[in-house]
Amino acid sequence: MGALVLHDYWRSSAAWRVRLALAAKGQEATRLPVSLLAGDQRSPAHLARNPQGLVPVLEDGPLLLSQSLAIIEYIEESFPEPPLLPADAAGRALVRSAALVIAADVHPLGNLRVQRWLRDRMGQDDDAVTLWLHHWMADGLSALEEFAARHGGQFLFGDRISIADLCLVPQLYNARRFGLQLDDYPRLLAVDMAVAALPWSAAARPQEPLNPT
Ligand SMILES: N[C@@H](CCC(=O)N[C@@H](CS)C(=O)NCC(=O)O)C(=O)O
Repeated sequence: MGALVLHDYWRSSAAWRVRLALAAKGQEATRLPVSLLAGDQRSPAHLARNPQGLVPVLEDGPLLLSQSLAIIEYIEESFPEPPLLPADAAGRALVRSAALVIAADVHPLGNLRVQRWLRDRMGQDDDAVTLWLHHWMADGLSALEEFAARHGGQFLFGDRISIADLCLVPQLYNARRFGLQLDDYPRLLAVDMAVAALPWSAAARPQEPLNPT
């Protein structure tokens, strides 16, 4: 890997996953903001980086990589220590399945572009959008609470932080942001606190810019 550049948005949960992976490995990336509120993700410059018009994008020399889980696995393979995946195949598969509950099934349904579509093209009001968000977040978080009951320890899978935790923490932030009651997920809340207690994790948290856009 060369000098890394992360095309980022401060409140993007997919970008936060990548920031956590970099921080876990003690790696730095130059963060270049792409304002989602200003619509910069649809600018020609960003579409040239990622035709999907989404963040994050990791730039490593000529390599332009989108999709946070692919980026995280690239980081994992480039910097194996400390590992963010278990040593055995079954453990890795379980961690990936928990990560995908968030990354494949929950997060995409609450994305900015989906919320905008519901409002602007489907004529839904704020209450309807909130109902939608709460339903799909609760659906995934309930499944992960059960996953934690079966496989968890201090973290979602055992006592070592993994890719699954990197996906969970930003999703819990989103859930709070949209007013979802989290009392039904005590194991997930404990994992959230365990990640927050890791000194390196603070640098990855969303920090509102002075002039947020
Ligand atoms: N599956 C993608 C999702 C990326 C994604 O949805 N990014 C959001 C921010 S968290 C985004 O760029 N949204 C812009 C929009 O909806 O217009 C990943 O994991 O990287």
